[in-house]
Amino acid sequence: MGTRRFTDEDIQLDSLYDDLADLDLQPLWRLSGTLTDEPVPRTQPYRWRARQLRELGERAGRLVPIDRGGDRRVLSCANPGLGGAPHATSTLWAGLQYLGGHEYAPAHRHTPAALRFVFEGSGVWTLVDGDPIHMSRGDLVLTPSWTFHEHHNTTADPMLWLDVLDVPVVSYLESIFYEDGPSEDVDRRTAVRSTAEQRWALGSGLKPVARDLPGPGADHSPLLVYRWSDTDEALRALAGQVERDVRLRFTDPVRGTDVMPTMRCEMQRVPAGRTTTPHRQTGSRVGAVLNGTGTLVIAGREFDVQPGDVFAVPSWSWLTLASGTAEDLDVFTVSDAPIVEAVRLYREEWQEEQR
Ligand code: GTQ
Ligand code: FE2
Repeated sequence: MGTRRFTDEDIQLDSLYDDLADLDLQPLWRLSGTLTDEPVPRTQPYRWRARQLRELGERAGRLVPIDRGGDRRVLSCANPGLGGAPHATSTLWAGLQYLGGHEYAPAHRHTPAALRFVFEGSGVWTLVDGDPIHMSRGDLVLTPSWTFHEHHNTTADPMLWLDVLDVPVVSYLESIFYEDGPSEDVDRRTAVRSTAEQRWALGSGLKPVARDLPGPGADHSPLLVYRWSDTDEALRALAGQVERDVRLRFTDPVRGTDVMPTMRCEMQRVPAGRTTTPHRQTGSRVGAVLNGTGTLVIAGREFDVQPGDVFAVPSWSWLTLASGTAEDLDVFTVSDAPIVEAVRLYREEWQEEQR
């Protein structure tokens, strides 16, 4: 047994570390986990159950009024890996919004971009920069960055939808701006068909060419809503041509790019009784089940799913979808892929078939 002798060098080193800490500096050689072999996501694989979201939304609807100051009744999905942040993944906000019968959520705008995917009901109009957009089950509605939006319910029935926003990214970039609408007036306009659809949902690869019509603008898809009936029809047409699951991307009808600069939206249909090839990609995803039941495997963790369930897929995590035998499984996903691609970090791969 010998006594450890502190050399003069040890003492100098200790004092170097103390001084570095005092001056808010950290030596790289004492850090680990900075450059990992592969992504090590903080986001955990997770699933929020429809039944619980619905029940808690309804309870909030009875107890918590909507007014200025707290003008959205949203239950935000807080991934347990993110230290209490109200974020579903490291890059995406996902929230269940509950708007009771005849309720109104006042106009505002913000730099984070938002989209809605409707789970239940059909009595709400969202006005996007004044364009009244009707919302019903399975519809995807965009409220791009800095566009004014307000929601009003014309019926006595509540309505439930999933909000996905790029809040964590905009917040990380310290670029959040917010503004209330121009007036406190309630705008309860409705329309059978939005202006956006009249101009840009012409279908069959057609786009309008007219001198007196405003162009599409560069920042997002000019088509602000994608109807479930169109999505369903396209999925059916595609499913007739291939044996396996089919996947559709929602795109800008003019440019063919993603609907917004920060978020990619897709809909996948897994025919009854099938399992998808395991797939992974960089960047995180939020998913929502619209129809059918099944099982998801996310990074080795298994989750049974039902319509209305919301789930989180961490970056570079294997994802497999298996549908039940009774019905096709329709899953809507939002990812941060446009950002990941823009900075040239996008990678994806499929697991080789084991046969
Ligand atoms: O509906 O405007 O989930 O501003 C979070 C922030 C929804 C909305 C959210 C929002 C909204
Ligand atoms: Fe908003």
